[in-house]
Amino acid sequence: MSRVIKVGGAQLGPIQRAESKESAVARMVALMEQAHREGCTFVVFPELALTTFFPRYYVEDPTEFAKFYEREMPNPVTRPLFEKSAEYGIGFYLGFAELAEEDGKTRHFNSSVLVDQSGRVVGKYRKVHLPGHGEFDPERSFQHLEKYYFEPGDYGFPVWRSMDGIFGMCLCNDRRWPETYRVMALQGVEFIALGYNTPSVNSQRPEERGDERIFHSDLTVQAGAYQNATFVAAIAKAGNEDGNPLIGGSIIVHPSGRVLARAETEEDELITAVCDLDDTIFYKQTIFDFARHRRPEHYTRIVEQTGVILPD
Ligand code: CDV
Repeated sequence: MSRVIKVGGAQLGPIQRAESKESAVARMVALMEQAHREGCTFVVFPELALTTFFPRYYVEDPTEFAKFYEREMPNPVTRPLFEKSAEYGIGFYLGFAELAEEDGKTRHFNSSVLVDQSGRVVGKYRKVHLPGHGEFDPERSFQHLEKYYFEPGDYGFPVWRSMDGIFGMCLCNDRRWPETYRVMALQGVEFIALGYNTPSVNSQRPEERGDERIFHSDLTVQAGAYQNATFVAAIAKAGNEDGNPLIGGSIIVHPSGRVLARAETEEDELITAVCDLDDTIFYKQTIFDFARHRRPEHYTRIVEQTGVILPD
């Protein structure tokens, strides 16, 4: 049985704050149509793909605040994507802001869904590693209020058997943490879909700019793929959103760590790569055969400790 999927990385250019969700979805549908013409069977969209990267704004007005979130997925605005998915036989990953009513509480998460080639949601992920801060910070050149808008995800890092492979998801800052990939790799993950919004400037270190930001993004994604014997598609929302630049640099990475495809622009751009999921097997059975080589008795600090404990 062939387990080859042609993956489309659907990078989005900027979404201005005034742009409607309907317009963002129309742009994604156009990318999905292009992916269909190019023979893709799976498409990865960015994190928070329906709106501007709103955690850069401090919004208190509850009506404005509520507009950023989706109460269900699919919903009337996103349905065209699910219909195209079923029509073309293309599975996809989509990042969005989720509002959930659970246990009598209103909860907010930075989430993504995995959709199979019949347009059916097979899994949902809620971002675990929320960067930034929870209150307005006058010291920063711009805000990064993910801890204000979202609570940390409560699903961990599950994987799903779907589309003849084992799929996992994560979101943006998760890619910088080796635990993200390893927890999925311990469940046999073969393909990780990952969307991101990364400002081109570090608000707390102005000299850290585009090239270095892309270098760190590549470094973490390529290492995560290789050390865990999995494909990773890391797909950006890029470009200048109302004066706030985001890096592009979307990549699709092979389990060898090699980059198979890279975006050249900061606009809507489809990159593609043929991914044979069986390419993961060699690495999983040799250098990263976890069952033979891992020594978890020496890794207890990783789960027992959060911050650093210095030696006496
Ligand atoms: N959306 C993100 O999670 N962005 C973060 C910030 C810290 C730059 C990132 O890791 O890219």
